[in-house]
Amino acid sequence: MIPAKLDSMGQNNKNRLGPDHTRRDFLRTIGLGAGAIVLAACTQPERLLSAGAGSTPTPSQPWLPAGLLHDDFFIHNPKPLAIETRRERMPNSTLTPTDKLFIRNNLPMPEAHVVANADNWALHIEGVATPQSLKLSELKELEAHTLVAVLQCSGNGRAFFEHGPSGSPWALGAAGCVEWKGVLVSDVLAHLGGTTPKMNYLTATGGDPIPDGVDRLQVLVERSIPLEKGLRDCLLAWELNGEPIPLSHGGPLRLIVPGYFGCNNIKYIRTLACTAEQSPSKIQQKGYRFRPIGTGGAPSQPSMWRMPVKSWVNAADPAHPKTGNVRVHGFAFSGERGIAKVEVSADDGNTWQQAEMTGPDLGSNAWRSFTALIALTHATTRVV
Ligand SMILES: Nc1nc2c(c(=O)[nH]1)N[C@H]1C(S)=C(S)[C@@H](COP(=O)(O)O)O[C@H]1N2
Ligand SMILES: [Mo]
Repeated sequence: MIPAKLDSMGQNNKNRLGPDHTRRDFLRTIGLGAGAIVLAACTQPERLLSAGAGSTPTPSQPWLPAGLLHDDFFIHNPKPLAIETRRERMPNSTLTPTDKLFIRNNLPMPEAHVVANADNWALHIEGVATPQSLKLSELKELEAHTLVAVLQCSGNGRAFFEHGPSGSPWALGAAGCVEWKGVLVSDVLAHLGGTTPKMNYLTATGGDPIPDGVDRLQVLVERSIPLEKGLRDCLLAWELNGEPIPLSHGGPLRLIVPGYFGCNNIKYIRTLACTAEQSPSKIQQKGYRFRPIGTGGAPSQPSMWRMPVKSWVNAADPAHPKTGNVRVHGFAFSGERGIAKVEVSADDGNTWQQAEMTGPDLGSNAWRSFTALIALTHATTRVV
């Protein structure tokens, strides 16, 4: 039963790659996603119990950023930090509070003084008519914009696949929906005379310190996205949910690529370049590529840019009745395209019911919260 569901998620992922879905496919995809998630929600508590997390707050976990509660997270790795929000601790609000937002670092973080002196942070801008470095204080002189976007690791949900994919085994909590404030990349590039001709990509480099003795390109956090996307709606952000971005989430300055997977949202951004080619970094060339299970990553495969449709159920009460009517709450989103409606199935996709949208519509890259009263039958009880 479980493999069948996982298969359907995998197939959906493949089908969801292109921009050219018919409306029918789109809605069906949403429905299947929700159905699969109902099942996933039922299997997860077991996994959380086996995680065996204690309840001691911050002091005994110096690697946990100040203010975060150990119990809110599933700790995948203390250093580099990889923590996932526990599904039952995820509030039902459309906006995720910063202290409930997952964190994922590939490398150690820059030193904390960079956020204490945030306005002095320098961003090098290349591939424009007048390449130069701008301090954050100078960027703040341009017109500020805010936007709401889902931040989701491309591996979110990885724990439910049975082929043992590499990387942190995230369940459902490597995602949140937050508000960013900053300047438009298009304004910054125009401020520097515009892009030089024949550039195709926007390439962003993180300021993560590179450990000694490693091949830089193997670990460098540098990603490229289509330049057209960069010019359309990307942001260089210094505020998260109305506060300066904490170091753990990429302060002092971060690239925000609305609707694209987390890996493209480069934290502590040091260089922003318009480039002819994609970055030579391993995470661009081989990593984050959609590919069949068992195949190595290669530049010919589609890059993990825009996020496909996804939905899941949060805050399921572990003590909920195993049969009968159960109210479920969840989130649905689709990178750049918004959500038309959500359908939920409690019987392996045989029948579907329309969920009710609950929260506000905060734009085409935000979560839509939904609720549904579902009737759990004997068949479903098997996996509850
Ligand atoms: N500089 C830098 N940017 C980065 C990363 C990183 O390790 N270093 N991790 C990426 C990945 S894989 C994800 S999923 C998101 C996570 O963002 P968060 O830690 O704010 O949740 O940041 C992305 N940006
Ligand atoms: Mo990620």
